[in-house]
Amino acid sequence: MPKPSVNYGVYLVTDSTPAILGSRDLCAVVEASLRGGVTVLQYRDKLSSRDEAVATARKLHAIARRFDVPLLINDRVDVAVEVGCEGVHIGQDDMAYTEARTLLGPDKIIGVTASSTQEALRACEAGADYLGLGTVLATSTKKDTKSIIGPAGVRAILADLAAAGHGAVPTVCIGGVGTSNAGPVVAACRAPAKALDGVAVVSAIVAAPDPAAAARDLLAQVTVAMIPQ
Ligand code: TZP
Ligand code: MG
Repeated sequence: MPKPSVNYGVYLVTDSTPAILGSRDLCAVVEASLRGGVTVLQYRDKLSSRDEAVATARKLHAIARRFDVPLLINDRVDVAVEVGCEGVHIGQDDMAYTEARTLLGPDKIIGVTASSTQEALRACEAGADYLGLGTVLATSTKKDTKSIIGPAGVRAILADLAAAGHGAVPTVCIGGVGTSNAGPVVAACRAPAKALDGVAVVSAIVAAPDPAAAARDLLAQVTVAMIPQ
């Protein structure tokens, strides 16, 4: 199946830990967020066994398909292969892009995290389908964030990508983005020749009292902020 064209506007990254999800059901939260307008879904789960992760990924895939939204798997390329979902997201310390591409084939989406121009250029040159840039703002969701680069750091990477001829590679920022700041963050990250394509969020949706309303709010803010002023 050919690679789907993806709207990266509101990219939900899941978290199943009690601190974020609480006692709620992950599938119910995801389904509500998709109703609200989430455009890409990433299943991120550092705790479950492989079998548990495959089972959850299958459920999420069935839900996401109803909304025509791609499901990507964080880190676990083998899980993505087994489930047959749309792709993976890999960090700098995960499987190398080329190895993931070999396992997934040419038609799956592979996104890469980058927190510097060097990492972003390397990922683009390897063939990454999109980049997750950050950590943009401080967050308590991910404890091992290496560097908080701020909107200025994201803006510099976007400018460097455009200058190097990678202006068409989609980008989202991640870390500390929510309904209180999504529009201003997207605007502050904009470089003259390249803007973000969306925001990736965890707690803003997974921990929200109303995940559908949170997704709707984020989509509205991102849509407005992406219009050049
Ligand atoms: N990668 C960089 S920051 C982060 C990840 C997975 C967590 C972002 O969580 P939140 O709750 O949206 O700040
Ligand atoms: Mg990772």
